[in-house]
Amino acid sequence: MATTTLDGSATTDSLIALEDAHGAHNYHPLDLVIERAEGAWVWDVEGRRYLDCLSAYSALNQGHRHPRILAALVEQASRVTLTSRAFRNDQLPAFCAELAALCGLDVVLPMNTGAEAVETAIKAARRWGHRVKGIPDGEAEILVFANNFHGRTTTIVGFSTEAAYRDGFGPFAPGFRVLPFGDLDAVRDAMGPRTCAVLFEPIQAEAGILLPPDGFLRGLRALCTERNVLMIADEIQTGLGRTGRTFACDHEGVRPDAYVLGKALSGGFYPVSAVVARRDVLDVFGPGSHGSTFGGNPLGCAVARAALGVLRDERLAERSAELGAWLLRALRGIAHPDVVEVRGRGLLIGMQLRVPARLYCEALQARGVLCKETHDTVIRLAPPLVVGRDDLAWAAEQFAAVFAG
Ligand code: IF1
Repeated sequence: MATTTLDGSATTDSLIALEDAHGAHNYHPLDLVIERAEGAWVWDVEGRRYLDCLSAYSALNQGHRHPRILAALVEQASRVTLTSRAFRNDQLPAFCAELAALCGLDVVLPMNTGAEAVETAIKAARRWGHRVKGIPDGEAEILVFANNFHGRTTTIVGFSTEAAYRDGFGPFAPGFRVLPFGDLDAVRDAMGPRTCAVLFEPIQAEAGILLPPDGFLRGLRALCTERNVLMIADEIQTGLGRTGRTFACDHEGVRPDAYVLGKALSGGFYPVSAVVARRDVLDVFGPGSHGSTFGGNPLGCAVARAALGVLRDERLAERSAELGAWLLRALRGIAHPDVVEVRGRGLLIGMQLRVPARLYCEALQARGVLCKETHDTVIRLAPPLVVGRDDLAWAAEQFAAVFAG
């Protein structure tokens, strides 16, 4: 096996072998090794070019290496990157103010990864339940939904319904009740005096781009208000323009009591996540009750401010709505016995197949389009929202070609 090319750089095979030898095997990636990227395109170490139709699971809504975010990163990195929260920094105040305004809510608590922000929301909801709602200490319950995906910590996988995410990782934390997704009657029946929150994804992305029935989010909002239960939307993947609105909750004109955000909050440069909520929800945290070494650091805040600026100034939510409607139509025009359904909102689209999706993803890769299967039989499409119309039309042609046989 050749381990280097003529100019001495490493080959795909040698890099895969090295990673397999020394990296943990908790992923099964497509066999290409990316070495650079720009906008919606990536290049592998062999110099081949691909259209990225995954966007790091929606973390790259603003595209790879957006120049404005890159400039903010470099500028901030040349001044100060980390202070810890033992001291204040000059980027955190505006980050909190700008993000709270975007969400129409009061207060921001910054973290780093999505799972950490979900954990933060769980802690806030429980303490709010005990201290504000008056649930006896240690008895607060959170309602969640079947096929949820909220991250990989032990608490979070403890209420997953997916064996692959749970098996062998227990014992798990109590205090969660799993209900069928989209079932308002089940929510109504499950809400009791000990219910402090409902934690949900407005569209279940990992589950295969599952949209709830129309009215579900509005119904959830009404029930939560009526029963004094916190409505907590995990918009880590659906938020920040992905589904054609700033938040997927906007499609039903609903504002939750807390958003959990991550991924595109930093435009793919750096892990930045946050809980954004009503003041009374996050006021349960006093000094010492919660924190993170890197959460709220000036580099992350500067990057996130630039990422939100790009979202606003380039009208990426509107772009997602327009391009997504076009792509959905194009993909629905593909008639093939293996395709059961094409569904989605904005540029978050799933092609439900009757057969494993992996082979189709590999065929698309061979034609220069990168997608990823989810739940075995769904091809997930989520290109950067900055993708060019022509590039998207070209991608649609490649889909038509792989389904032409
Ligand atoms: C992986 C999945 C997607 C998320 C929602 C919280 C998190 C995620 C709605 C946690 C993360 C990622 C994790 C990543 C792949 C990806 C994924 F297939 F695993 F399920 F997107 F659908 N809430 N989703 O989607 O955020 O801690 O990762 O920052 O490989 O696990 P994180």
